[in-house]
Amino acid sequence: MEAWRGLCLAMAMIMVSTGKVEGILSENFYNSSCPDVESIVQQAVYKKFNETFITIPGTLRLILHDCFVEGCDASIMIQSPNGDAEKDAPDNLSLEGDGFDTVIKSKAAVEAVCPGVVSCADILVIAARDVVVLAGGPYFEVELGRRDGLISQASRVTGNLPEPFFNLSQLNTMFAKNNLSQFDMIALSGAHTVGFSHCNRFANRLRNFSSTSQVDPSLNPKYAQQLIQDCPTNVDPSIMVALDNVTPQTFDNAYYQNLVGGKGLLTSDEVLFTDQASQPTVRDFASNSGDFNRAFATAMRKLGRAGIKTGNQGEIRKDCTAFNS
Ligand code: HEM
Ligand SMILES: *[C@@H]1O[C@H](CO)[C@@H](O)[C@H](O)[C@H]1NC(C)=O
Ligand SMILES: *[C@@H]1O[C@H](CO)[C@@H](O)[C@H](O)[C@H]1NC(C)=O
Ligand SMILES: *[C@@H]1O[C@H](CO)[C@@H](O)[C@H](O)[C@H]1NC(C)=O
Ligand SMILES: *[C@@H]1O[C@H](CO)[C@@H](O)[C@H](O)[C@H]1NC(C)=O
Ligand SMILES: *[C@@H]1O[C@H](CO)[C@@H](O)[C@H](O)[C@H]1NC(C)=O
Ligand SMILES: CC(=O)N[C@H]1CO[C@H](CO)[C@@H](O)[C@@H]1O
Repeated sequence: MEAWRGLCLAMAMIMVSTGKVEGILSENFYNSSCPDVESIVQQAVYKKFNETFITIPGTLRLILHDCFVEGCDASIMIQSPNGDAEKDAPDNLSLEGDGFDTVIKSKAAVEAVCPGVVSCADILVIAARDVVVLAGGPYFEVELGRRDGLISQASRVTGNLPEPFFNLSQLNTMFAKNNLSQFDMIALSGAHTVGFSHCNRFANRLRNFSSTSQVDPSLNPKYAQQLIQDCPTNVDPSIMVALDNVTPQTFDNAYYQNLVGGKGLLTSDEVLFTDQASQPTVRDFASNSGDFNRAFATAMRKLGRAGIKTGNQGEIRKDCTAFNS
């Protein structure tokens, strides 16, 4: 087991050292201005994880919601007194407070050592990598040098995030807007190997699904029965169901094995297997965790390039939840 993990790590490192660093982002961006930034963030993330497991899914989900709306610029972090910032949009429903708290605490730790130097956008990218490793996933080098954005509006969220009822072509379109391929999209969906969903995100699959079937026929019948029990009709909004009900706290390829077995929780999960165009990749990731780990690491680095601000664009926020002025 340990040897296997070591091998995965070695493979991820090889991938990274031969991978091209695009544009102005660089793995060494803070070499002289804040050389210990990555270990400082890592310590803050570990400390937060020690308090609650939700640190992992909460932080990992934030990276998608930040990068797909206005780019990876920490716009998701802004706290608006009017309740109209990105994080207030209905699509952000349930972005765990612990994800925000992880970034805020990491920023505080970094500011104590190198004030005014490291962007919140970069801190989120480092923290998202660290939680993957904490859950047993692959280590990969991250590119740094993003600046924090000056815009955060709830109205910009609608239409820019994937929805749980999306089919393959809708998913592909949404990811293509962020320069991510179908292969990247399938790999990134593997983030659903940790964390939870509210019942209302998939309740349509359990009852009165269509005129011919009460339950979504792509659901494994036993799994469907379990979900019907977990999610009563009078949906209690506090009920959460694991996205990967086999190993909900481990970053592994069980998510893809679940899809093969009809145990994908969201329509957008299961469609990756039911659509013939994406099925071969799902089968590959289900049977080869090395392929998944490499694809996930590569796709995370690509996701981290979406809509970035660099140079003298934007700012280095002092407080991740507020613009400097
Ligand atoms: C492929 C399209 C995707 C769709 C449609 C989607 C949709 C969703 C939905 C509906 C939830 C449940 C939210 C809730 O009810 O609380 C969720 C949770 C989650 N998503 Fe995604 N997601 C997608 C891709 C991604 C990506 C690319 C990542 C990160 C790289 C990600 C990370 C997560 C995580 C970690 C959770 C669990 C959050 C928690 O437990 O607090 N998702 N996603
Ligand atoms: C940054 O530091 C690393 C490791 O110490 C070194 O390999 C690299 O050449 C440095 N890069 C720059 C741009 O100074
Ligand atoms: C983790 O939490 C426990 C108490 O819950 C504490 O004793 C321990 O020192 C913490 N470890 C770290 C690394 O923060
Ligand atoms: C996916 O959904 C879109 C929008 O509803 C629809 O136009 C398209 O035909 C669907 N594609 C498939 C393969 O079902
Ligand atoms: C089931 O769906 C049909 C068609 O959408 C609708 O007319 C009917 O009221 C629904 N039944 C229940 C019990 O929700
Ligand atoms: C996608 O890539 C193109 C070409 O490099 C770039 O101009 C565009 O800004 C990128 N889109 C995003 C959302 O990053
Ligand atoms: C964590 C957070 O701020 N979530 C918000 C997401 O959107 C909903 C609905 O607008 C808000 O109620 C939440 O507070």
